[in-house]
Order: sequence, then structure tokens, then C-alpha cells
Amino acid sequence: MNQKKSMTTPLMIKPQVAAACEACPMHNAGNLLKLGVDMDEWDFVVALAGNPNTGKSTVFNALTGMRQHTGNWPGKTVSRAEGGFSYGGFRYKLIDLPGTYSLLSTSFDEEIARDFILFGQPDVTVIVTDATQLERNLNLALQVLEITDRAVICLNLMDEAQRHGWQVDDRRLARDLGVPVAPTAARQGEGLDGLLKAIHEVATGQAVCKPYRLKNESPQIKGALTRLTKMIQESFPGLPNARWVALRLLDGDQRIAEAVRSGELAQLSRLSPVKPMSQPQLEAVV
Ligand SMILES: Nc1nc2c(ncn2[C@@H]2O[C@H](COP(=O)(O)OP(=O)(O)OP(=O)(O)O)[C@@H](O)[C@H]2O)c(=O)[nH]1
Ligand SMILES: [Mg+2]
Repeated sequence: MNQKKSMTTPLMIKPQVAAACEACPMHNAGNLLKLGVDMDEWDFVVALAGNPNTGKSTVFNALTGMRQHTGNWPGKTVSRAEGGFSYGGFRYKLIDLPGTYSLLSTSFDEEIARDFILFGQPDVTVIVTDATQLERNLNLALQVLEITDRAVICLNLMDEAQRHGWQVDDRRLARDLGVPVAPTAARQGEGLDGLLKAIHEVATGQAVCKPYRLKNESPQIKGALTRLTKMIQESFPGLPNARWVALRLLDGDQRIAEAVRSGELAQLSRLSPVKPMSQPQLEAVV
């Protein structure tokens, strides 16, 4: 594979006539402010997620250069790097999320990453993966794709994969996962143009993602999941991830249950709930 040329694998590039709403930012500025990110001077916000040690900070540094600073996540001692870059006439804010193996919220790091993707609704979430450990890395990637449908896979450490003589079929991966895949060797600065292009296309709605969603639940769970997803869709129209919310409620996730009760989830749907879930309905599932 020639690393020098643009290596992104675009997905369903639409003509430039994307409807206005598709080109509009989808982030939740109010929630982002609560999460410590002020979007006043930015058009789009991009989150960098990934397993530990996959090169997130290397990608972050390569994209932002000197335009970055570090601080802490609100109320946490976990440090956060944020920075910015311009591309295609837009100003992008980039947030380096803590490295995690999962988003099940079992540690501070997982909670931060998950809350940012769920409540901040970044315009694009870049999932940085290690091309030499793809199978392991796809666990987190699939979890991210359950929460958001605006994602790009950064297939990093391609130089290492090549050194081992391994071929990674990025086109097939993009097709199977339903999101653009950009192969990179971030330490060498290779493939970054392709990554920027993929981010830009997803942020502006030129590329439409159709993320793969796991469907291997048992028949018993399937029935409950279908019913609960429908209830959530009716209560929170426009919520991008009703099925994932239903799965988390069935799993007894207290943070998500609280978000349903408090109306935090209603804000994400960008509409008031037309038919709020009643307390008995909610109690029946959590
Ligand atoms: N060979 C090679 N090494 C890389 C590449 N990208 C990053 N690295 C190296 O991988 C190591 C980890 O990179 P980081 O950018 O710190 O990874 P991270 O995901 O931010 O790590 P955590 O924040 O600890 O989760 C560093 O030694 C980098 O220089 C790459 O594309 N190729
Ligand atoms: Mg890092």
C-alpha cells in the first residue's frame, strides 16, 4: 500500500447538495459547556476515542500542532487535552478522550469518554485503532458505533502492520462497519490528509454513515429490546441511539436511567418528549 497518497476510504459520498440540516453541526453546545468545552469560536467538535496506546495523542498532536492546551475534566482529576484545526473553511475543536477498552462506565475514564460521546454529541467521533490489534480494538469501536452514527475509524500504526507483512483491507472494513476508514501512520505523519478529509465529510454531511450494529441478543431479550426501543423512540423522537439506550436500561445502567428521569435525554432528542415515559413504565425496566 502506498502510504504517501491520500488513503481514506470514503463512504457513500453524496453530491454537494446535502440538505441544510445534514450540514448543520449536530453537537449539543449546552451539554458541551457542562462538559467543559466552549464551542463559541468553533464550527464542529471532534472527539478522539480509542483503546489505550493506539496513538490518540500522536494523532491529536499531529492535527492540532501548537493549537492545544490541557486541563482537567470538570469535577475529575483526569486530564484532558483539547485543541483545534481548520479544514475546508471550518474551525474544528478536537478533544482527546481518555483511552478505554469499553464504554460501559465502569471507571472514571470510561464514564468520561461515554458521557462525552452520548451527551456532548460530537459532530464526529474518531475511533483510533491499532491496525496490528484490530480484533481487540473493534470491541470499543462497535460500542462507539452503538452510541453515535457519526464516526470515522482511524486505522493507525499501519507502518507496524506493514512491518509484520500484514495486509489490512480498509475498504472492506469501511463497508462492513458502515463508516469511513482512514489508514494512518501518525508518528510518521502519514495518512493525515485522508483522515482530515474523512472527518470533514462526516461533519458536513457529505458522507453518511450507516454504522454496523450488533444484533446477537437472545430471543427473550430481543422482544424486550424491541418494545423498549419503540417506547423510547416515542418518548424521545429524533434520539439517534434509542436501541443503545434501551440496551443500557435493560442492563440496569443507573446513569442512563437518571438521564431518562431527569429529562437530560429529552434534550438530546432536540424535542420535548411528546409522550414522556411514565414512572411505572420506567420502573418496569430499571
Ligand atoms: N510505529 C508507530 N508508532 C506510533 C504511531 N502512532 C503512535 N505511535 C507510538 O505509539 C505510542 C503511543 O502513542 P500515544 O499517542 O501516546 O497513544 P495514546 O493512544 O494517546 O495512549 P494513551 O493516552 O496512553 O491511551 C507512542 O510511542 C507513539 O510514538 C504510528 O502510527 N506508528
Ligand atoms: Mg494519549
